[in-house]
Amino acid sequence: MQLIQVKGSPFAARARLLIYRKDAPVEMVFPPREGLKSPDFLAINPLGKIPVLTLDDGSHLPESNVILDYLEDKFPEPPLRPATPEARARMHLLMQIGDLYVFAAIGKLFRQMNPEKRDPETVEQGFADLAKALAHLEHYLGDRGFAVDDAYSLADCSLVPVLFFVAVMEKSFQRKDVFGKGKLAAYWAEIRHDDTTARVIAELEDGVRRLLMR
Ligand SMILES: N[C@@H](CCC(=O)N[C@@H](CS)C(=O)NCC(=O)O)C(=O)O
Repeated sequence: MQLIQVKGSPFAARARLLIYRKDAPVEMVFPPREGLKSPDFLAINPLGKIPVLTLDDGSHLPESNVILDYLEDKFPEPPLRPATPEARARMHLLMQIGDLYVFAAIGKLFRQMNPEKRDPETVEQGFADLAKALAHLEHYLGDRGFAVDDAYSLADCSLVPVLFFVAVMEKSFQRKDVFGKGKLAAYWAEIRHDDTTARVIAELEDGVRRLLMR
């Protein structure tokens, strides 16, 4: 099995987190030089995005949260789905909020990263959207060191790269207390020291540094 990915992609980082935690036999490969919109890559993933997981039967699976679910089924140990239906529902809800709301706001801010091309009104709207999205996360997040209850789950794999980019935005736009002062801030301060999480955060930092140097 192969994961087509780059270091700086938050979506690819989700899958890497799971792969490292489970020591799953998945080889890391880079996308083709011709790019994500080249005919050869579009034949692999018509969405033209990474990550893509190439399965042992030669088929290809896109979309990071779908990849997480597949890898969890394929490599169930150690389990990254909580035991009860209620906790699993909370896990999926947090993953959905991260994707639909937090990442949407980050996307808006990411396009304003260059100070010379910055539109102050769009930046303010971006941070207002981000505050709203993070309040949703704050509401549903667990308070025992992990996204859900007291164990690492797919929600942590999915949210850590999202929160890494929240921190990037906070620093880049010289904002303060974007994580607030509640459960979310405590969660982010704690989870980043977990071994595999720290490894993926270091890779993201390296990837983003390279991207910004271009
Ligand atoms: N919803 C997708 C998003 C993937 C995505 O946007 N990946 C970025 C890299 S971080 C990409 O491939 N962008 C290229 C493009 O959109 O043209 C997922 O969860 O995997």
